Amino acid sequence: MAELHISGELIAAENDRLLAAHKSDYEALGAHLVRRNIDIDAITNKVADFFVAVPSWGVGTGGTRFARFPGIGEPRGIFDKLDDCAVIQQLTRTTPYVSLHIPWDKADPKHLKAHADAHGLGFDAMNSNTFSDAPDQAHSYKYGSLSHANASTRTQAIEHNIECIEIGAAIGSKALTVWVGDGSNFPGQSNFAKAFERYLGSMSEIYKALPDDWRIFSEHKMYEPAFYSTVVQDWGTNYLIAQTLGPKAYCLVDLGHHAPNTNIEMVVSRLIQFKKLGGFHFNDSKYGDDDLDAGSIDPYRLFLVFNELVDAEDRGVDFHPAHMIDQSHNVTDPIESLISSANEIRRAYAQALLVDRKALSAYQDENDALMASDALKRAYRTDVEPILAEARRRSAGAIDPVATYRKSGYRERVGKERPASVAGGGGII
Ligand SMILES: [Mn+2]
Repeated sequence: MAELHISGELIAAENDRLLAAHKSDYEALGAHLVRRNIDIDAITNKVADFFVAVPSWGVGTGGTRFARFPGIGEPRGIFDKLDDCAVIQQLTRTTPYVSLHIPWDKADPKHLKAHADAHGLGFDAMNSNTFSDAPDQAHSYKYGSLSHANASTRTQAIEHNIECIEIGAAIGSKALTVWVGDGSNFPGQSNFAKAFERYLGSMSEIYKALPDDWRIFSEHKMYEPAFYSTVVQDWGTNYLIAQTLGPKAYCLVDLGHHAPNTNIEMVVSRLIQFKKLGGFHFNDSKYGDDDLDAGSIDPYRLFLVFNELVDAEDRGVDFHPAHMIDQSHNVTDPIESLISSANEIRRAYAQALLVDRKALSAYQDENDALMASDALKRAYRTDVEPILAEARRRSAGAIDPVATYRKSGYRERVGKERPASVAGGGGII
């Protein structure tokens, strides 16, 4: 085991300092939940078993379309990124998996695996990139990739995705996420049907290369970089893709990829019902694909998404969505944002676990709209912070992870080792 970057003694000392107040809060919440016939420890155990993957690209400072302002001690490459991801996991015990992006994170799979193993990390879904051109590639993706009119460009994009599967297979990943920027900026620029047919043809070639125990996730996005139409526009199109490709194909829901005010929790419910929910890219947004921190703008929406997941879990639906974060951090320390987002995602899950589903179901059957809504609100209003802190503490994480992180001086330390860079991948998909 390589030396971890935050000392275990520091976490223990910080936890000791906060322990008495934390215990008291946890007991008070436990007593409150007993009156609602809820066993707090059962909830804490479930929360402690809930994990979300962090994106390798999330630990660098993202940019806007206008500029990128590099932060202190930004990761210089994938091994630095894994170090930063390990810090997030060590403090939160919520993020044991990293989602890689190829070609940005390309390295010898043996080294990737060894570095991750040494830090107690594993790998979640691989992400391909056919929305920008790599320096040495033969065909440009300016006018599309998997749906490109030119067969050689499509073949190049297919081969890139297959390479992502091969790297993933060597490091223990079990899924490939495909997002394409393909689309058009002008009416008439592209033939909708022909482009979608070409996309499906390319995706079925990638599908054929999937190992038996792998899944492929297609990610829809309404606009950007194409502003008139995108080939994988919405969840309906996404469902058609998953349905056409076969049983290993699922839909990925990125919370920021819908029209404003779309009822995302209902999209989630539909995909669960028809067994095609593959997973999430968690983030939050005010206007579009803002890639803001999960739960920072509309925590109630995040809760409502989790309400659907817990409802399905309760009904015994057999589904295993991949939980991943996809954010771009422009004004915060990315490690702090990812710590906070992982906590917000667990918070939404914990709140959803507190819904009195028997009562809710009865209110629904009685058409008691007010009480049904209140059943959700009651769970949402519950301050579950002591449950989240206890789940972290029991797994050797930090009661207050951001404060402990700041006290560790990690950022200042890596700032001395890693020179500032203006290049590097910005926010994505
Ligand atoms: Mn995404």
